[in-house]
Amino acid sequence: MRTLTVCTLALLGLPHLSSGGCTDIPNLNTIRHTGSSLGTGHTFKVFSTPSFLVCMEWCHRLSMCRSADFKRERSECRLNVKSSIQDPSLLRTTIGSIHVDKEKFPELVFDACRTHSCENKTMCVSGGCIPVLEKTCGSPPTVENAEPSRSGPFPVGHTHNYKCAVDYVPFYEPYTTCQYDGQWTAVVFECIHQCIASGNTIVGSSWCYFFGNDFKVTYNGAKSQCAARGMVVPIIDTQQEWNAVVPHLVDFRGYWIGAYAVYSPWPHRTWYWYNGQRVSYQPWKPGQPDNLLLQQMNVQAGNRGWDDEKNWANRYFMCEINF
Ligand SMILES: [Ca+2]
Ligand SMILES: [Ca+2]
Repeated sequence: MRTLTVCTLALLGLPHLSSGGCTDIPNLNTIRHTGSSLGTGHTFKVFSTPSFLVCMEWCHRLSMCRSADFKRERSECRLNVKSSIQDPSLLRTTIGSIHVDKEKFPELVFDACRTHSCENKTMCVSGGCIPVLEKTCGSPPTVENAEPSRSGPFPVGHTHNYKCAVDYVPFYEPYTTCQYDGQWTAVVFECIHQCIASGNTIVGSSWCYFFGNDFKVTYNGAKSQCAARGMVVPIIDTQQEWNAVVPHLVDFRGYWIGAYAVYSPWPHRTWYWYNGQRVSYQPWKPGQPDNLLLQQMNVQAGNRGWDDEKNWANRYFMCEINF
């Protein structure tokens, strides 16, 4: 077993150890010893150590540890609650990182603790007993447009998997793990609105438009309809955007857009988008805006141009999202 240990270390690239004869040991060849790691989401403890051995020793002492990633250049050890044996798809190429699954690393390397017992709430490291901190994590970080997660506390090692709300698609790692220090691993997960071009949806390079052609609503109704889709009533602030939208407007129909008027001073009006930006590009229909009956403070867009309209009128609507 001692030879096995030395060969393991030699395979892992520790220079002062002989690698003679190691290739004859088949089970060690299966260790993925360079250039791989699990994602960050399954890590429950990160700490500094220049020694890969110390890194693996911690993994062996903590029952929730299933694998470790060791970054030699940063002297960083990451302990994971999952292993590439359980789930090979988690393994990814990571330059300068060594990934080792616990069950592939010979436990006999850590002789000092094999004959040493420690009391409750302490654990053996390098032959000595150190206290185990019993921390918990609160609720997992919120991710916009993901389904809400259960509220905490959660035990160290707990992995939360995010799920996107309806009409949203997942990007990046969908999980976070409660770490040893009571913090969740950094969440890089995102839920992106699913813009798939179809009868009522058009998709550009960085935007998506939905055309509500099935029923009419008031201006507030349009805002609710768009919010329900994770979208907003459009801000059409360039000719390029207007040109992309116009061909999709049904003739003789008005669609709410997100502009509104402010009197400044009577009877002149200044137009704003709901985000506070002034409306500069204004492709009005001939004869508009006319502020008919002095009640038209919002804007409907048609394929012949814009027209000011009272906000309680029933019109079609469109929604926008940018990404
Ligand atoms: Ca826009
Ligand atoms: Ca009008």
